[in-house]
Amino acid sequence: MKTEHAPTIQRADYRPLSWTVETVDLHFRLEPRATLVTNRMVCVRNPQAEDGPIRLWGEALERVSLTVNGQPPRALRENDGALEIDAEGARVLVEVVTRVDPKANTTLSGLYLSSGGFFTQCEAEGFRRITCFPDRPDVMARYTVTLEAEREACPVLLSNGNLVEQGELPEGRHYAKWEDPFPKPSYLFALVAAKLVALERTVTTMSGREVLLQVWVEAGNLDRVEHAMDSLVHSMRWDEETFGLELDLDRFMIVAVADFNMGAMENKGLNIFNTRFILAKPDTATDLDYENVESVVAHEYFHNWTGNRVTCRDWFQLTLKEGLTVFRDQQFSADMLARAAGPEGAASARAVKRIDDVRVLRAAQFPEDAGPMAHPIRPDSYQQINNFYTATVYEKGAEVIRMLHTLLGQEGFRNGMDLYFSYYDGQAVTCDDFVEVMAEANGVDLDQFMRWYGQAGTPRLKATGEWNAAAGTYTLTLAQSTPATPGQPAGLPLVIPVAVGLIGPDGRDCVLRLEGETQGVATTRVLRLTEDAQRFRFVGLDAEPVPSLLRGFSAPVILELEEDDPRLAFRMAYDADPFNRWDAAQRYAERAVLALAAAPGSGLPQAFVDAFRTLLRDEALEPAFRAQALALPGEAYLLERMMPADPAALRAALVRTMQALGDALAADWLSLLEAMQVAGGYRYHPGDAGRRALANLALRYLAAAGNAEGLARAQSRYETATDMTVRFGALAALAQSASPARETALAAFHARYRDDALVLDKWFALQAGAWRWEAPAAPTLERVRALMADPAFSLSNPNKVYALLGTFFRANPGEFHAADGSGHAFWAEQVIALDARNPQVASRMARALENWRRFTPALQASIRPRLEQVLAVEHLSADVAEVVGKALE
Ligand code: B3K
Ligand code: ZN
Repeated sequence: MKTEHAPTIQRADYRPLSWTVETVDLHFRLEPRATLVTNRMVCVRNPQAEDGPIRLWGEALERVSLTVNGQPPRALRENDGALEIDAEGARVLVEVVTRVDPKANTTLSGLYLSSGGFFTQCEAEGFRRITCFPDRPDVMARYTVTLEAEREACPVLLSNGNLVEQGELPEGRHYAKWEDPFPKPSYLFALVAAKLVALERTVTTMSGREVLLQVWVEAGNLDRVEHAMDSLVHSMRWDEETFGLELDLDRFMIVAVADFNMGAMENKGLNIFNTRFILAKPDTATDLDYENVESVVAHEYFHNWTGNRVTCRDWFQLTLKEGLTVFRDQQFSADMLARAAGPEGAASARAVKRIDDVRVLRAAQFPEDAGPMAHPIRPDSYQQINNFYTATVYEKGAEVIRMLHTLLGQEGFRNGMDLYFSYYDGQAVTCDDFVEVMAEANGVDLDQFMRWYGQAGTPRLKATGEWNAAAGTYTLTLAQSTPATPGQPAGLPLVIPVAVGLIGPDGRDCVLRLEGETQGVATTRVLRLTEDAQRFRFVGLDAEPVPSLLRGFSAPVILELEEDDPRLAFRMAYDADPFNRWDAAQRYAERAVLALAAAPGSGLPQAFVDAFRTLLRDEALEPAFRAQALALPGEAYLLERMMPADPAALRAALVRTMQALGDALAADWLSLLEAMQVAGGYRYHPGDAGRRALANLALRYLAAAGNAEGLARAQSRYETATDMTVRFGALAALAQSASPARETALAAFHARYRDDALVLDKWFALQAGAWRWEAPAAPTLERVRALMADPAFSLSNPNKVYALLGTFFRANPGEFHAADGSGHAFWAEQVIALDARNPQVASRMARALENWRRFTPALQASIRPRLEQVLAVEHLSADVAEVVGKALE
C-alpha cells in the first residue's frame, strides 16, 4: 500500500515569508490554448521575517521568462516545490512571463474555459496555476490587471476593482484595464472574459455613496437574475444595519458560470458563482432554490468584510472567515424569514431556519467528526488544503461563533466585531486574534473557550435530573466528554452554553430560579458548563418538571438524556421552544425507526403515530414548522446513530415507516393537501413556501403508501402546476413510489426541460436518490449507469457529477451499499475516472466511503478492496490520496 502522496503541512510550521509583494501588474493575452500572462510585481523585504530568498510557487505553468530588475536572476533554485530567488536590497521588480492552457485545464482551478468564456478560481491555491507568485493569504498586494482578448468571443472583460481604461486593438481584439484599490491576497484575484449580459442596479449605501451592482449571466438567462439582485441588495442593507458594514467599492459584480467546483467565490468586487446559486425563476426554481440563492449571495457578499478586508494568515485559520461568515449568513436568513413572517410568526420562522442548519450539521458534520477525517475547526495539519473546506470548518465553525454570540449577547458580540475591524482591517490574522478581541471588548476571559478551536470530535452532554418533592427543587446534573479522534486524545472540558427550560405538568414553562437567587428570572436560561460535571439546582417548583435542554441547539453537542416515549410525546406537544419541539419529534421518530430496523417483524408503536398525528393536526403551528416536524430524520444521520451501520436494514425500516405513516394518516394528509393550497401566482415568500412544503410532504407519505387518491393527486398537481416547487414536489412523490405513473412523469419532465441544465440536475438527482418501493424493482445503480449515457450528462461538469453520482453515493445509502458490492465497485471506477480530470470533485466523491468502518463486517469486506484499489492508482491526486489514505489508516 502506498503511504503519503503529498507531504503533510503543519500549522505549527508557519513562518512569515522573507519577501512579500506590494503591487502586482498583470497582463493577460487570453487565448484558449495558450494564454500569455505577464506578471510584474514589486517584491519587498519583510521586516518581520528572517532573511531569505524570494519564494514563488508555480504549478501547471510553462515559464517563458523571469527577470529581477530587468536582469536574469543571480541565483534561482527549486526547493520544496517553490522557486527561490536570491535578491539584494529592500525592493525589487520581478517580472515573470508564463503560458497556460485554459482549454486543457479540467481541474477548474486556476484559469479555465466554460462555454467558450474564460473564468478563474484561485482559492485556495489556484493563483499559482496562473503565474509564479508567493501564493499565500498573508501576502496582500495591490493589483492592476489588463485583459486582452478577441472581441467577438469575449465582449465582456472583468477583473477586481474599478474599470480604469478600455479600448480596441488590431485584429478584432480589445482590452480592459482594472485597478483594485484594496490590497488583497492572491486567492481573491479573479478575471472573467466571456459573452455575457448584466442586470444592473444602482443603490445608495448608508454613507450616501452611489454604487453600481451587476449580475452577469449568459443572454438566455437574463430573466432569472432578479432574485439574486434583490438578495444582494438585502444583504447590503442587513450588513449596514446589523454590523455597520458598508460596501467599500464603487462597483460590485456577480458572474454566473455553469462549470464550477463549489457554490461560489468571494473574489474582491467580482464574485463568481455556480449558476445554481444565481439563476431562479418560478418555472425552473423551487422555494429551496430561491432560499439557497439568497443565502449564498449573502454569504459571498458578507465575505467582503469577514474574509477580504480582514483575511486569514494561513489556511489553517480558514474558519476565521468561513465559520464567521456562515454564522452571519445564517443570521441574515433567519432575520429575512422573521421579517416576512411578521411579529406573530417570527419565532417559528427563525426556528425553521435553525432546524435546517442543525439538520445539515447532524447529517454532514457529526459523521465527519466521528470518522477518519475528523479535525478541529482549526486543523493542525493537512495534505491538501482543498480537502478542508469541510462541514467542520464551515458549519461547526459557525456553531462556535454562535456560542460566542450566545455567551456575549448581541451587543457584546457587535462590540467585539467593531474592535476586530478597528485592529485588523487590511491584515491577515488568526483565530486567536479574533477570540482575543471578543474577550477584550467584553472584559471576559475566553482562554478555555479557545479549546473549541483545537479539539475535534462531537462532545457528549449527559444530563440527569433529580426531583425533590419535599423541597420543591429540581437538580440538573450536566456532564461533558469529548471522544478521542484520530491523532487526538479525549478532549478537555469545554465551555458549553446550555439553554434550559423546565416544563410544568400543565405544559407551561416554569419561571426559573436557581438556588441562592431571590426571585425567578426567565423561562429559558443559559447555563455555562465549564467543568467535567456541574450541578444546577432550581428551586421554588410546585411539581416535577420536564427538562427541555439545549434549547435552540445552544451548542454543537450530542445530548444524552433519558426520556421515555410519553415524555417525548409530551415535549412534542408542549415544548415552548420550537426547536426543541421539533427535536423531540426527531428523537421519537429516530427511536421508532431504529427499533423497526432492529426488529423488522415489529410495527410502529401506536403512541408514536398518535403523537405524530397530534402535530399534524395542530393548526396553531406554522405550516413550515409542521413540514419540518413531520419529516423523518435524515438517513445519513440515522446511519450515524446505528451501530454497526446497516444501510439495508435502515432503508427497509424507513420504507415501512413512510408507508405506515402514509397509511394510518391518509385522511389527514389528504385534507392537508386541500388546506395548504396557495392562491395566486408564484411568489417567493416563506409563508407560501411553508404551505407548499407541507403539501409536498403529504404527497410523499401518500405516494409512499401507494394511496390511490394520493397518487392521483400527485399526478394532477404535476400536470397543472404553474411553478417548479409544486411540479417537482409532485414528480418527487411519484418517483418515490411504486406507481407506474412514475416513468411517464419522469419522461414528461425531461421532455419539458431537456435544454435546461439546472433543471436536468434535479431530474438526475431524483433518479439517483430513488428508493425501491416494490420487491422486484431494478437496482438504482442500473438507472444511474444508464443516465451517465444521457447526452446531458458529463463528467466534466461538477453539477452533473454531484447531481447523479453525488446523490447516489451520499444520499442513497440503501442502494449504494447493495450487498453484492456493485455500488462499491462503481464508486472506485468513478472516483478513478474523475481523479484524472478534476481532483477536487473526485475527492468529494471519494469521501462517501470514509466512514466504512462503522458498517457491518460484510460491507466492510466489500469496501476495503475498493479503497485499496483507488489508493493503488498511479499518479493519484493528493486530494484523493489524503481521503482514501486516512480512511484506510
Ligand atoms: N471561499 C469559497 C470556497 C473556496 C473553496 C476552495 N476549494 C466559497 C465560500 O466559502 O464562500
Ligand atoms: Zn465562505
